[in-house]
Amino acid sequence: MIELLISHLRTAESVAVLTGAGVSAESGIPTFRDAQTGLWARYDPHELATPEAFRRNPRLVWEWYAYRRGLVAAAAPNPAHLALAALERRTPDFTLITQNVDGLHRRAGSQNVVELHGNITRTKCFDEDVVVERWPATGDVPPCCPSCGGPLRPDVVWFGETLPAAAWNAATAAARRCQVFLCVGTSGVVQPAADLPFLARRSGAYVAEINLAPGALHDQLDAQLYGPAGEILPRILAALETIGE
Ligand code: BV8
Repeated sequence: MIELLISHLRTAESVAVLTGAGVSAESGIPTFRDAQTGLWARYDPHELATPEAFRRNPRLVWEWYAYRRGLVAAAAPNPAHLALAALERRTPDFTLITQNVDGLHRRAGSQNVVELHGNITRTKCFDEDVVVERWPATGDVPPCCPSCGGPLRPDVVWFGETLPAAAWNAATAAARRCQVFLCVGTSGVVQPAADLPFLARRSGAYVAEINLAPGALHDQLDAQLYGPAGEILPRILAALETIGE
């Protein structure tokens, strides 16, 4: 199975990759399906990552994201992120589409990154929907927008919110033109991202999944490689670099 994927990657001019929370798991960032720990243990992330939750309890949602920003700041890219950056360097046309908001792909050196669900390190005004880079330290939680006084929120896409049009268009274009589409560390549940591998397949791409265990995508793609992404991806890159010598 891995040899066939390697042979496709060796000759592909255009490759697209979709990553989910599983690619950051080995950096110590819990996925949405991992049980939350500590004071967040009793909350379901799917319940917190919504505009309704923010309207109902802005302080709780802001503090959950502040906690997660702390995890992200303390985290480092892992071998999976680094291998994907290396794959980009050896592929003429490469697009890394991520559902993650942690920014670790760019920190690993990936260049052409499409953030479908935003980025937790960016903040925006809840009412004006514009990015805000600094605000007066009044001690308000959440802080207030310096121009309209409304509450600030993380610049991420919550459940029930539409994805940034530019990101979605770039992702679908990459899925349509690639010869190989890789799904790495995603449960394949969250829409519309979960449709991208099928769009790629309908467009003629060889589609493979790298995951710890079978999930929603199981048996619907050309290949499944099971194991930690931080082990499988470096093996693939090592094989490609060996053949390339
Ligand atoms: C939309 C940012 C149009 C925030 C995220 C009913 C009402 C309203 C909407 C819906 C509805 N029914 C369905 C929908 C659509 C909804 C949806 O898909 N819901 C799901 C739950 C069914 N989608 C939306 O709302 C999207 N917008 O559709 O707009 C619209 C508008 C209005 C009304 C209707 C439609 C917006 C979705 C974006 C949500 N925001 N993130 C934040 O991060 O706080 S999604 C969030 O969940 C993360 O991005 C994450 O990627 C994703 C999934 O969470 P996880 O399961 O943790 O992660 P992942 O899926 O990646 O799974 C982990 C995988 O890794 C597992 O398979 C595991 O086995 C594997 N793994 C673990 N370790 C490793 C590993 N693999 C390899 N190596 C390892 N070491």
